[in-house]
Amino acid sequence: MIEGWRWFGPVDKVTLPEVAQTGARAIVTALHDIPYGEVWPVAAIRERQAMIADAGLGLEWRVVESLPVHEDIKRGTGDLAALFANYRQSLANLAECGIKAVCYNFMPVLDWTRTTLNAPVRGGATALRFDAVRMAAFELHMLGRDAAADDYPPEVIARAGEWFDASSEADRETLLTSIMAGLPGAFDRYSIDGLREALARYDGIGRQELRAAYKRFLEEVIPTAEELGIGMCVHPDDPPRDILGLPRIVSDAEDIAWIMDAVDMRANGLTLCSGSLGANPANDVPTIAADHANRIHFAHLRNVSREPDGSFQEAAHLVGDTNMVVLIRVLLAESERRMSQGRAGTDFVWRPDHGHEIGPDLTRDAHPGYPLIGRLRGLAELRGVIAGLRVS
Ligand code: DNO
Repeated sequence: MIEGWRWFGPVDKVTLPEVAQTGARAIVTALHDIPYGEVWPVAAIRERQAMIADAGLGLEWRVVESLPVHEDIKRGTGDLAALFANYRQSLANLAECGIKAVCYNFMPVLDWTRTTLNAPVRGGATALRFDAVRMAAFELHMLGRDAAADDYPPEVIARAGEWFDASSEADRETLLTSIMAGLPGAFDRYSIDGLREALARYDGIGRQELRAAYKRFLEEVIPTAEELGIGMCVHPDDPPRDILGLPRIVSDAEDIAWIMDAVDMRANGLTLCSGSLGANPANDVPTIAADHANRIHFAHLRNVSREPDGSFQEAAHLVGDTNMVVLIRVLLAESERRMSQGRAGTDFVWRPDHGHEIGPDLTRDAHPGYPLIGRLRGLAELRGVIAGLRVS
């Protein structure tokens, strides 16, 4: 298990020397400026690699998070042959540069979704939160998606109405911005109208259709990844449930088993994200990890506290509903198994995922969920668990 740190590139408020100060060595990053669907050129990859390595801090770019999947691929429309060819070319270029783990997701339209980016935590820190009432308020009263009434219990709908009636323009604007914050790149950030259009493009695409599109993607891309020695690792849906009327198909144990079977190759792997999977009470995260241990090419360690109405809040890394020690024991056993088989090159990077904004984080305006001190707290706690388990 190799300690990693997500760095968003030169725009990141957290600097490379600060990353080095955390003790992590493996950098997780992406070329966020390249529009979805275009090839990542070798020169651009090398330039980013040099920026990281030439800082002389002992850091190395080990994982791509993410190489995005174009919406046309998810919808199964448009010039798919060109998009698949571009994706394979990007993989070949990454492999040429020695980067062998590539994370992606298959969530339609939106990436991770939260309703509140600064929910208060004891002592004045803040956390990311998904609030069912605010999500319902957004869907029903701002987006005007009437069918959303079927997706929430009556009391949530009633409270959503109350929230909306009491909200100011600024509250609504903040809610929209929060829901959009999960899109890390510069592209495809939606206004309400833009979001309505993006959703309409999925009319008629249900779970079956999305699965068919995903299977096609895997068939087009995984054999190439396998040849190149790249571990593709799908990131689970966050939250792990249908959202905005869109199907989601990387949400639970059954979904993951289906994906792993769809193309049964080592290259068809998983980003074990404990926080995303852990938001669904039906997901036993350590068991999912154990069932697919040999396909884990990357891990995100994070925790959430779930609430009865479907809301959840990001907890400190060792505090939420997933037993992180049990999970880490599973991951460590897999890592050690690879070592003992002389496959050290296939050991996987893990990173502390998200963190509370703590102390100096509160005024630094880092990417939502990615502050220095909050993540360092998570890294340090998890590193302690790993060190303890290694000698036990
Ligand atoms: C959120 C992240 C996700 C992840 C993508 C991978 O913090 O874990 O945005 O990067 O879903 O494609």
